[in-house]
Amino acid sequence: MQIRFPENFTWGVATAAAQIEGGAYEDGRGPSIWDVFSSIPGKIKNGGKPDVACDSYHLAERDVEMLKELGVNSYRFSFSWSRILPQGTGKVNEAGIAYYKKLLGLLKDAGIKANATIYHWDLPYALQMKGGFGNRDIVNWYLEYAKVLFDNFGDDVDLWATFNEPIATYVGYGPGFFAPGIQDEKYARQALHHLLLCHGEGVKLFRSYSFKKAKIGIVVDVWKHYPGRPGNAEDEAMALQGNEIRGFGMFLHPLFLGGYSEPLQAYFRENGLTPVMREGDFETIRQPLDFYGLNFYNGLYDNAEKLREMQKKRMEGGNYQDRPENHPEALRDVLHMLKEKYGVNIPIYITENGMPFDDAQGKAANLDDQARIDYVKGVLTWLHKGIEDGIDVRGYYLWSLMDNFEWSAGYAARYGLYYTDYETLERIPKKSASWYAQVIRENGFDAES
Ligand code: IFM
Repeated sequence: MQIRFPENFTWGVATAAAQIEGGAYEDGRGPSIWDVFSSIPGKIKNGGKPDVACDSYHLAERDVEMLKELGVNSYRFSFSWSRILPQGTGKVNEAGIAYYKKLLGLLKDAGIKANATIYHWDLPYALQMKGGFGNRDIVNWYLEYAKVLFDNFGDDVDLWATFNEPIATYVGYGPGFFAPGIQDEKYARQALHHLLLCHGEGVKLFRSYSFKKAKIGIVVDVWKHYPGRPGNAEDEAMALQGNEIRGFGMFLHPLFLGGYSEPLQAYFRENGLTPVMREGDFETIRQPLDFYGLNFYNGLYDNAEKLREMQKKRMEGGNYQDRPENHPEALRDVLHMLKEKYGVNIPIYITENGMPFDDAQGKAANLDDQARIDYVKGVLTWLHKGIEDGIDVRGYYLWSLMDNFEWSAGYAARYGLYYTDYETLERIPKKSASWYAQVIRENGFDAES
């Protein structure tokens, strides 16, 4: 069966500053929370650090060459706050501005549209020292940073995202296995409220510019949980928790419906976690948006018994893979949920989707990544069904252009279409790179082949 996507469909790849740029201590850049976190022994697998990463700070030309080889019509990247404002606020680092001007110029010359995220997890460390997202002043700090970006790059960026996956801030402040590594549920909840305010105020600031073509939205990942045994009370409760208390509901409800959901409010009340809020906060958060960016990786089936078993094996040090099943079909359901439950009736972009390979499998297995092709095919097939159902999905970005610094997993997880040789910084196309280039050329693929 031939699957063909709508005319003018956006095909892209995605990256993020802290994961590819390197140049961490060059040309005046300040440290981010990830630079500091990764220097603490045991925080990152195999001690990986983002100091050099893929060295895109020096290799922007090669990156854009790869985009041309793939034939993408859009590139999703993020700005590094600490490269632009090394202390988070105050003096602007002109070398940082120059770097992004160069990148945007290269993209323009190549006819590739820019999709840029303002904040993709890498808070300047100086701001974390003042409480980071836990401090309501973050709203003004974020606005100062966003203003520098809008002043310098406004209409050169086609799609602006205020945030990528805000849940990462929860992970860094609550369970603490992301930077900055704090374990404080109350602080984490307060931080998320402030983050949402940054988003709302950021959109308001953007609107004040009346840009000609630039549009603004937000990227929220959705890992939808389903009860493994429908009707089983424990599984149902777990799925509800996964969606509303610790998942996408934390964001989609205030962004699109207004206020926090009933289950989340109840959880706040019962645990003394209700964030400090001010009148008008929810109106600020719920700004009309031009697009919604969906990062989709999988659907999750919660079976309390199996999860306990898995947990036990993990405690015993057993070698077992976390949630090994793939559920690409969940994408269609998620798209319907966005429309039907959250009333998302603006264009949607799949701003990330991809599959990791373990570095330990070795270079040859990483280059011959048929499993990634099969997985992406599955996702694109369900995406296409969603479009046929009438959901307005305008584009798809594969995560990622090349293997890069995968946060707590360091360099052990490889997501790229290009294999990054971290010794030589060479990027080598994997089997999936030529497959994806063909999908883009043909605006689709043969589902049977
Ligand atoms: O690498 C990350 C990215 O930064 C955010 N979304 C998920 C990706 C894969 O884990």
